[in-house]
Amino acid sequence: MATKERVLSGIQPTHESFHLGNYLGAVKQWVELQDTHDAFYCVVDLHALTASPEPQALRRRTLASVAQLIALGLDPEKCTLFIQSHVPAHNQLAWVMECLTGFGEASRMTQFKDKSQKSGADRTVVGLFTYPMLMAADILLYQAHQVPVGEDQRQHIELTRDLATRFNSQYKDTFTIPNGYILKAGAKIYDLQDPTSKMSKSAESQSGIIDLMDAPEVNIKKMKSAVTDTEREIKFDEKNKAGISNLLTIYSALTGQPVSAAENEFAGKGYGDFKAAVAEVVVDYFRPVREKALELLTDPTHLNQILKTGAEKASAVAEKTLADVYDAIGITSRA
Ligand code: AQP
Repeated sequence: MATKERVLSGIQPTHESFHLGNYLGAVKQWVELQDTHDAFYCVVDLHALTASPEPQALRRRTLASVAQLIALGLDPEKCTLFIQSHVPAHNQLAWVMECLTGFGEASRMTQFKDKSQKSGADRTVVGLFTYPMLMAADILLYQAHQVPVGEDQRQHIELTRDLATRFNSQYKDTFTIPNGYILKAGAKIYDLQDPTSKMSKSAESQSGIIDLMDAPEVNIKKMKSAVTDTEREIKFDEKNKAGISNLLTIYSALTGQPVSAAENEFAGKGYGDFKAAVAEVVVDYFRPVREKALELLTDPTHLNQILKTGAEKASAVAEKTLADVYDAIGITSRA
């Protein structure tokens, strides 16, 4: 039997709910890939510490994230689902990655530049700077071939590839060089109120974010208030019609039809009708997901059991890689 290629990806528990961008850019592909690949998916709670969450909120959001992932279609029988901090090898390999990364190289990461600029140097934690090295460790520990992520993570995947190549040539051939699995369409979903900025959990205003766990009425209102343009034509044109193009991307991704078919379907219709139709598709799609996630959260023991099994399976792979890494770089093993 041919062995399956390995897939690894993670998502931060930084909010009570995932948003539409997280789903279309990443989790939708996670669900598909669990059928064809040896898939490892984690809720990256250590990464979330860079946003200095309240302890109770972090605990609650971590379990809520697991419930949402299962409700969105991850099947713990098909994939390995775990919490990043349950596998200490992530931190251990991250340090090795930090010692392999140039300061200038890390300083070029645009996500760090954007986020640190927003909060100012004094309020930016060092963990935000070293975040991409922890992410490299997340991926390389599992010898992942593919990493399904949104477009915003492309630079971090490139860094991971560079670090793996550097390690392999400097020490010993240890790591699989991973590839980003980034869709051409849907890899970047934009804020409904500012369709030139990505939909982001940490946006200043929530009015342009579609949270999957929000009540349908809330999301219908947000979809209907989406910013468009002063023209009348429903046509994909990201440069001149960013809002309409974003809505077409969402509609096409959730209905499974090409953007051109959606353009034809709405030819001659008004923006109001179009927005109402997209809203209906969005709420119909996520209504059962929300219900399922809420139901799963009523039984935390069951979720914790899934996570225990996941951590055991993940640890077995991660510890083997870490031992190979330590051996290659000359860390003395304990007698
Ligand atoms: N707008 C988006 N469009 C497509 N994909 C997106 N992703 C995030 N936003 C979009 C993808 O979702 C996955 C998980 O993201 P994350 O939780 O690790 O954090 P993030 O990328 O930092 O997400 P946010 O919402 O932007 O959070 P904040 O505001 O905290 O930074 C990733 O694969 C990401 O590409």
